[in-house]
Amino acid sequence: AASEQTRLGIIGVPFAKGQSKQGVELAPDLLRQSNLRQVLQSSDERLLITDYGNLHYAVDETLLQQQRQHYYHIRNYADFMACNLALIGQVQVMLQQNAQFLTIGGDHAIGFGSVAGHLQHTPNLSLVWIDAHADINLHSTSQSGNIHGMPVSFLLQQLRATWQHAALDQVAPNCLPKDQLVYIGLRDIDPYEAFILNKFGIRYYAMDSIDRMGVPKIIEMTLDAMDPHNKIHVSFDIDALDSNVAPSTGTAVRGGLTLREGISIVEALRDTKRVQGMDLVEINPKLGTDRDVRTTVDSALEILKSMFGYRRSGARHYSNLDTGIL
Ligand code: B3U
Ligand code: MN
Ligand code: MN
Repeated sequence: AASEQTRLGIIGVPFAKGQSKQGVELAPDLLRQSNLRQVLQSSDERLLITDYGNLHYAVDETLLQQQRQHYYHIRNYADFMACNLALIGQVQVMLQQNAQFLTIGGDHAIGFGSVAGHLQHTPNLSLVWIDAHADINLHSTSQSGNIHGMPVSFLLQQLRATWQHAALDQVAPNCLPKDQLVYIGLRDIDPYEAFILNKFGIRYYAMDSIDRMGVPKIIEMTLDAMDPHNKIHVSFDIDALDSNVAPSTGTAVRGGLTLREGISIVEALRDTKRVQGMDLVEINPKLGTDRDVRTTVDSALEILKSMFGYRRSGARHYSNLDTGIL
């Protein structure tokens, strides 16, 4: 029945200027060629999937001026903001037409627009950022100048003032209070990022916490920390997974989540029935061997399946199996 269907919108964002390696822009189309749609559809027959294609954006003179005057020391600010402005609009359109959305990167710089767009539609939102990195640098603390290491600082209420020339009050009036953010999987935090996390008491479960407490406890604490009435956004950087299951990514870090831990986390979040948006970012098909790329894409598909319907326990929805065989 139509009432049982869940609409899912998908947008590809082939943005690669948040870091310096070519290739992440190829991931949305590669996932489509790898049967993303069929894989999701067969994991839950009730999904009604709309693919909105790949996002386009245009850089205007105002943004170039902001870049020249205030943000010339970080890379590609104008492109970053133009792309995210377009994404903020696109996410709101998808949420008007669908119950859930999936944003496929691209690098993690697009996490800003994806979450910000989500916040404009649903102000009461919690964010789970699954990543090897905290991505919370300010323009003044980044060692690399790469904006994919900064998107969280654009989102947090407590840090937005550090982007005083970015007109965030107009770009994305709704922002995220720091107690509605939880990180999982961190293992490569810059010194100043650690300072920020500790200064604001931001919750993060780095790999050592997962070692000590295990995934079920981490999920329990994550959900306890967030407002139970809120919808949830899950921003999944493929480099959260260990580099043996996700080798084709720009800044692979060893000692990460196993695929089983990744699936387990995503299944548990899905079971809340509150996840309304997800990002899957940083797959770079130009890095590693063909086999590395295959492995990385396969891992990504497993993660996405678990978010959008597949259950390892077999607890899935079937409406047309009672055909009289038994
Ligand atoms: N924290 C470093 C490194 C980094 C962040 N995100 C990734 N790498 N993928 C930086 O450049 O800000
Ligand atoms: Mn990231
Ligand atoms: Mn990362």
